[in-house]
Amino acid sequence: MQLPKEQIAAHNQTSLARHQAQYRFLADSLTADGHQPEQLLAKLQAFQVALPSWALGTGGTRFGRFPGGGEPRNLEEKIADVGLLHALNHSSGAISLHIPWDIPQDAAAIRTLAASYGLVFDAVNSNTFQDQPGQPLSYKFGSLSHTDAGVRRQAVAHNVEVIRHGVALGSKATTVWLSDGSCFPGQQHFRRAFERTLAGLAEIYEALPPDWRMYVEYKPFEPNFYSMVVQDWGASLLYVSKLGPKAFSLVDLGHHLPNANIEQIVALLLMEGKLGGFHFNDSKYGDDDLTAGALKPYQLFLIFKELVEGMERNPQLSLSWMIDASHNVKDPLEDLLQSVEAIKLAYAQALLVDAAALHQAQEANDVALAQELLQRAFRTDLRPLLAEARLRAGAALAPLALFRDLGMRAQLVRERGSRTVATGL
Ligand code: PSV
Ligand code: MN
Repeated sequence: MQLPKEQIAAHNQTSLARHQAQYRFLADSLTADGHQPEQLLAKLQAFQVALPSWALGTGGTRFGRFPGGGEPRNLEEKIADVGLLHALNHSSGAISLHIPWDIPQDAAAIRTLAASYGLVFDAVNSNTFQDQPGQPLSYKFGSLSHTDAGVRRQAVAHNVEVIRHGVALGSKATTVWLSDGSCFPGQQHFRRAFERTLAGLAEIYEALPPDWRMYVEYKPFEPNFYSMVVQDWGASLLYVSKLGPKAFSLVDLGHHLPNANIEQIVALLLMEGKLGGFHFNDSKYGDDDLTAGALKPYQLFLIFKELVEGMERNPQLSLSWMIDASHNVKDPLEDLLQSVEAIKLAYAQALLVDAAALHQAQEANDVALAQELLQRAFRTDLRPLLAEARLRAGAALAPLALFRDLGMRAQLVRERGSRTVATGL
C-alpha cells in the first residue's frame, strides 16, 4: 500500500501549530545549552533502522499464536509493509531478510519494488535452526558444529546460498545465528564443537564477496538449554577475531543473561573494532523480543552513549542497525513504529551528552556529577525534535496516530484477509 504524500501532509496539518510551539521551545532551550538543533536534526534524518521481514506478522510462542489479520502473505507484501512504515517515519529505509522464509523468486523485480518504496536490503540471515521440507539431513543435533560432516557441509552450502541471494538484492552482509549447542551436560564436547563451528564459519567467510561482512550473533540459551556454541560476546569475539577483518560480532539486546552490562560489552567490542551491528529489542527475562525501549529505555540510552562516542572517534564506523522483535499481543506494524521511535530517541538523547564534561568528571572521580551529566541528557524530552526531523523529511508528525486514523490495519485485512499468516517463527 503506497501512502500518498498529500495524505501525510493533511494529517500533519491537524497538529502542526501544537508541534511548532513545542519544537520552538525545545530548540531554544537546546540552543541555550550550547547544542545545535540543526545538526541534531541532520543526524537524526540520516539514521535509518532496518526492519526484519519476520516481525511483520504476529509472533507466536510455543503455547500459541493469535494473528491479528492482514499479515503479509509473501515477500512483496512484506516489502509493502516496510514501505508503509518508512513513508510514515522516514526512518526505516531498509529491510533484513531471512532465508529460506523470504527467498526472492525474481531478485531484480524485488529490488525494483523495494526501491519504489525507497528501501534497500540490509543483512541477510541464514536459518539452520529449523529443518526445511525435503532437506536431506536434519539439524536436530546442530549444524556447523554437528558431529556428521555431511550435516556441516549442508549448513555451509545453505549459508553460501544465502549470500548468493543477498548479492542479487544488493545486501552487503550476512548474519549467522546458530542454535547449535547441547541440552544436557556431557552431550557435546565444547572444544570440538567450537573447532567444527569455526571451520564451517571459515568456509562461509571464504564465500563472502570482497565488500561484504559477516556478523556472528551470540545467545546464551534457547533452543539449547545447557550450552550454545556461540553463547556470549566472548565466544563471538573469539570466532570473529580468528575469521578475519570482514567478520564482526552482532549484539542482540535480548541475548544476555539478566542484568548483563550490555553497554560495557558494546564499548569493548567497539574498542576492538569488532562491533558489526545490532538486533534491537527489549527484554525482562531472556529473549523476550519485546518493543525496543519498552522496559529499559535508560539501558538503551547508555548503549547509544557508547555508540555515539565510538562514531565520533571513528567517523568511518559502519554498523548495521536492525530490529529483531516478535510477540503475540500488539499490531506488529504499530510495534515497529514504536521500536524505531524509541531507538531514535535514545540516539538523540545520547547526542546531548556533554562528553568532555563527563570525561573530566570521570578523571576526577566525581561520581555524582557523572550521573548528573548522563541523566540531564536522558531526561530531556526530545520527542518534538524527532517529530521535526520527520516533518522536514515529508513523513508523519505522529506516525502511530496516522496509521490508526487512516484505519490501515483494517485496510490490510480487507486486502489480504483476516487469516493470513506471514512466514517466520
Ligand atoms: C535468534 O533468537 C534470533 O535473535 C536470530 O537473530 C534469528 O535469526 C532471529 O532471532 C529470528 O528467529
Ligand atoms: Mn537476533
